[in-house]
Amino acid sequence: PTPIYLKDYAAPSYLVETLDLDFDLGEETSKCRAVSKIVPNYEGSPPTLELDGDASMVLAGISIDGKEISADKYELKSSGELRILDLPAGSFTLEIVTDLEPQNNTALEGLYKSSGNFCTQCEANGFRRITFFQDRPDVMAKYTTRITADKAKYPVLLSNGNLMDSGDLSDGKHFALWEDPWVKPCYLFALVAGDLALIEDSFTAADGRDIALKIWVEEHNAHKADFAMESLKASMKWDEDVYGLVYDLDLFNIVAVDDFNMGAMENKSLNVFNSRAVLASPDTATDAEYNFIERVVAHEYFHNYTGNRVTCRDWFQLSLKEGLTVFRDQQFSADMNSEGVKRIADVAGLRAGQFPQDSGPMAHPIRPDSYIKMDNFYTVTVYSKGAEVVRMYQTLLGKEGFRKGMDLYFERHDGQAVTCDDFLNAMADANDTDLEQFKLWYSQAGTPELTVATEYNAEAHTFTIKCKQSVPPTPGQPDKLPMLLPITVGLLGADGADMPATLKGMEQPGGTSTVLRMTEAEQEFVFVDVPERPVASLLRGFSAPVKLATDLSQEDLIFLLANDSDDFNRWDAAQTLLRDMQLRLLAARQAEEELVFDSNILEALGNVVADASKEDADLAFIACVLTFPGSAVLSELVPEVDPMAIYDVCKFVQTHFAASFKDELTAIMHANTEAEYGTEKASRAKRSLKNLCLSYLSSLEEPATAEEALARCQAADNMTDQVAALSALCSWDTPLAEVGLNEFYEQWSKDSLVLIKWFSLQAGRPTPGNLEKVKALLDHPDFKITNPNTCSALIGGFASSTPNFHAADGSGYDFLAEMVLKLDAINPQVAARLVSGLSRWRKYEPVRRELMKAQLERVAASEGLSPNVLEIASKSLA
Ligand code: HT7
Ligand code: ZN
Repeated sequence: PTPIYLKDYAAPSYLVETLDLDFDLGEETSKCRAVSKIVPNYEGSPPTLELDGDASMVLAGISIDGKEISADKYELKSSGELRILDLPAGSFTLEIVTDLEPQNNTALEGLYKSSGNFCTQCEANGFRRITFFQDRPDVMAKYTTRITADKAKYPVLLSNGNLMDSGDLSDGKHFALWEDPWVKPCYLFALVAGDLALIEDSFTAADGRDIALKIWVEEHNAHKADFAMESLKASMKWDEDVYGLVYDLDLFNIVAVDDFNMGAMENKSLNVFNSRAVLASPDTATDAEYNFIERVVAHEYFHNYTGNRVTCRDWFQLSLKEGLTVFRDQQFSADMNSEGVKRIADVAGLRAGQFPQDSGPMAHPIRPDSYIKMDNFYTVTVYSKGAEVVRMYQTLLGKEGFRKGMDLYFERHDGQAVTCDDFLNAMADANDTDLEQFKLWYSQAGTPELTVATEYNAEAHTFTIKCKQSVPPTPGQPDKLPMLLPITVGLLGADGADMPATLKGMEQPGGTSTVLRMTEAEQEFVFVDVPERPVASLLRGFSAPVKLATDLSQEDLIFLLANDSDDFNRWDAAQTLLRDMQLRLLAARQAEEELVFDSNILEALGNVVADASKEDADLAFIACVLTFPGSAVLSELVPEVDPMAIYDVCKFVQTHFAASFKDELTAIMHANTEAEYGTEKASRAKRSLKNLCLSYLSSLEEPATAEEALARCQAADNMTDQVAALSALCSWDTPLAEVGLNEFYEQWSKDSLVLIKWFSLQAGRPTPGNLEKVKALLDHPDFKITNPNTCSALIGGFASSTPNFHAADGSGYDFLAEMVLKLDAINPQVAARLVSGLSRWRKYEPVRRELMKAQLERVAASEGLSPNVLEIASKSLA
């Protein structure tokens, strides 16, 4: 397959004014008649019209201006592309009829069936599996959709926009006609036809209109949609309050489907969701899953403006809508819950997920330069690093400046398909500032490394911060330029309070935090009027997505952990202390020396443990501080990964901490066990800390803890506690784990979403011989290889587990490759995601390195491989 390059972008030769779609949905064949009004966008004589298509679809008719065209006037290529020759000058009407087999579509792109219902997924390139069309986001049109289907089987017929007509037809069929008044690219088209229950509510918009809100789910899930509905209303209100964005239709639909490749999809007024991102009840969903639902509902809703009203010119600009919308959903979640804890969770995710991608063979800028399959670029880099880039605008321009930039962006580009540069220009122009250097964040891959040294001059009362930055080479980008980095700094006095942070040259005394604007490879910043040697709190709130190295001593970090007014940096001080110790322990293990837990760090952690018993303790924050860096973060920090060494060190740190504070952790666990489940923030915080304590106590592998965990699993009145107890049991080789797993299955065998957790818990077990158990689970009647959720729980869950995935005999890698090949024929997107588990082979010690490489080579050499898997496998090997 040939790559597509950003540098080759050319505007389309033809535009589409209107597209009228007419679907006749059947059990064997479904027909789509697509009538488009096409207008020239070229100069001179009419060029060939090139339409994207797919081999899974049959061309059943083609006519121009009402006349069928002869076979010599078009070419149907084996790639699926349709080229129409000898076109009339000026506008014309093109009618194309395609025959589809959605019931056989396991790739879950285009029109497919899930649990017997029809649904669609068109982003990024699914529309070309429905009809031949210019499947690119800069072709925006007004759509109507008519759907005909059997009324008994598919009583609900939905598409984008407003319902204009509906009624019964002969042969037990019925129809619905939908019209979307807004122009949109084809990736936002959606259709749903099925037997679905309705949960209804309404929202009064800021302009006084009543907007009907409808969530459609399978009948047996009707009691699980309330939280999603509340989240939707909260999102609508928040977007009005924070960005002045008011919903632009009188109806908003959400549909839950079981088989879905991602979390959800923001189709105009008809969002389609993976069931796991919408359905929840306290007994079936954990607190983390509730947070996930709140975030995804908001994210998809926010796309209505950032993505739909203003869309991307081409797919290289994906971060324009995804980075911005993730940033908006992060802000929303912070406002709904706790700002500090949210920021900590996001940065922890970035370090564990995005930093490794940025230093591996798949490293790419947030605006990639090329791709083979766009689906492979819905990455943590485009999404999460993209969100960090948007956050930096706000840090540099201030909240008001950022809002001015957003307003100008909508004013300039509403109804258009635009680029990341357009967004940057709106931010720069609205604030009358130069952001030229900031463009590097879009074009340079790799995580910048920032080194900071400090110097206090007691006579001059100055404090100098000396910064150096560099960006490591990444595939195709050997040399990098210095970036514009916003570095938020606070200065703590000996009493632990913030001193004014006044930069030399500032007209007014600084506030408690000051944003340094670093533009050079090396740069010094001098703070004045600093009466005593401060402890610097650097990169507050993680003001730039960089790897930070400082000259802060262990004593300074312990001081920051105790005193920093910035919650993020208090947490990060603990993370730095622990990471540094873990690295020392890794070296000690390698040298076959005894492992010793640093007593100063243990004492500092003891103070945090003691905080948990204080009256006004922030328990959710304490749980974050006591969650130690894991293997993903540590693997990033060592030149060569020995997964067992990292596993042993993490285990040592965990068990030593647990043994040192066993009584305290037990007391906290009991003190925070509530008689009854509560949904409010305080109850959720108690559960997070209590369950963390249980996991520490389990690491000691004592029979009494296994009994306690089993009892908690049996008595739980909510899924958060039940799954935490079962997870604690599964973390070691206790016979009670099997008891817990069997009981859990008996209780939840009818709930496919809960069973995803059951598969995932078993997949990740560190117990000897777990691979055989995972293989056996592939034959379990509830494991469905066509369902992305169960695949990622069982196969993906196994591939992120140590020690079994990394078994020294290579059996784990062999299993993953085998599953990738099997899945590739079913669902290439899911297979491509799984093969990424082998991508970082170069980072491993020699034995595993060769074993992983051999499996990647086996995959890459397989015949008939999808371009999705081929792209990841070949880039990983390059
Ligand atoms: N914009 C949506 C992307 C998406 C997607 C992409 C590729 C294949 C399947 C997909 N389903 C949804 C999701 C979002 O970011 O909102
Ligand atoms: Zn999105």
